[in-house]
Amino acid sequence: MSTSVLSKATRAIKLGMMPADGIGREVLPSAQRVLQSTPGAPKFEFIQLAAGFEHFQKTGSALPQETVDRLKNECDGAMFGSVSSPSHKVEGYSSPIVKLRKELDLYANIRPVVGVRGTKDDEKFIDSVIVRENTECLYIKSETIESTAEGQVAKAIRQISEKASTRIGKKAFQVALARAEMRAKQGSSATKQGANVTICHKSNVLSTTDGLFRTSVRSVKENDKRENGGEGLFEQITMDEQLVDSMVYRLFREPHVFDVVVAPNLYGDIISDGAAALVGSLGLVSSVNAGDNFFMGEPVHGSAPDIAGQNKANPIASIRSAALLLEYMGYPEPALKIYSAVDEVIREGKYLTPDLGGKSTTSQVEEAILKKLNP
Ligand code: GGG
Repeated sequence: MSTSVLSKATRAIKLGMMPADGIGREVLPSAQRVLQSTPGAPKFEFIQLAAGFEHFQKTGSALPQETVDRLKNECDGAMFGSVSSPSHKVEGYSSPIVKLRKELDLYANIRPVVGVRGTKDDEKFIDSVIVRENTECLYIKSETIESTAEGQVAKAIRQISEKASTRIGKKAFQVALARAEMRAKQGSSATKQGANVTICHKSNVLSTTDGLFRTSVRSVKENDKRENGGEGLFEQITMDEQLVDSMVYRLFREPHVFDVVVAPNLYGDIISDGAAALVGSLGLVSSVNAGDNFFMGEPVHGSAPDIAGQNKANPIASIRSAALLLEYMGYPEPALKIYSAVDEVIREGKYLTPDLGGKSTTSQVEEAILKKLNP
């Protein structure tokens, strides 16, 4: 899946690194060392940038303007670790990751959920990608609260626009097409031969908002066909739909049937964390935040304050996110090397962190992956 944005640069590629909070500070450095040591990877310059709730507590800012400016003006791409936003309102605080995705117009959060062949995953092998809309839905965070005779009433505005839904739909079809091409190139005997996009929504209840999401995504394929004189790029990709509640049921029962799932922001957030359980751990699941010209790798997991600072966190989600970033920046070969090295370490089962039932430390898992990359 090589969405090439950089001409093969002769200068070092500048990556903005934001470990942010909790285990992000342990797993992002692991990803950095893997990027630096992968044969065939470009040369990198890493720029450490501040962000996060802990930074807010120290300085009053969760996302300094300097971080945003340097990302926009100096960096070719970025990596984000994890953030610990509190569950209660904190005056002056707003989630830096939500803001960052908006500031950089990273409108798609692409989250592969993939098993490892040669493990118990083989039984119902999962190889899906959840494409989550990243800029709107309830995450526009327009909330109000008022006192009424019957007590307080809180309201949130949920925004679904034709523009955002259409472009996320297009991204989902592009991802499905790229995956189909990759499978064909590899002569893959994987269970899914065809390419399919499943639209996840709840338009039987939310017929205006989810209805607009549904029709906007559907129109991508129809418009593509019309614009290309009846032979659209996405012709070979089938399309179906799933209500979000039955999507969850089917994900539990038959996760292997899904190829690409496209969802509004909140549903995408929830189903991708849930799907992580199907491949063993949230500590394995990667993502890339994608715009048209800028990409930011980010593990799907949060900051896990209960294990932070103990060298126990699984670095694989971050390492796979670094590989995903490479892939989207137009370097599929070194990305594939990282995926293979990670899969081998998981398959062997000798170095696994506690979330996977092992006793290894973050550093030992990183070390094992580095050894696979450079035997
Ligand atoms: N790397 C993903 C991550 O940090 N997840 C936690 C999360 O979504 N936090 C939202 C927030 O704290 O604003």
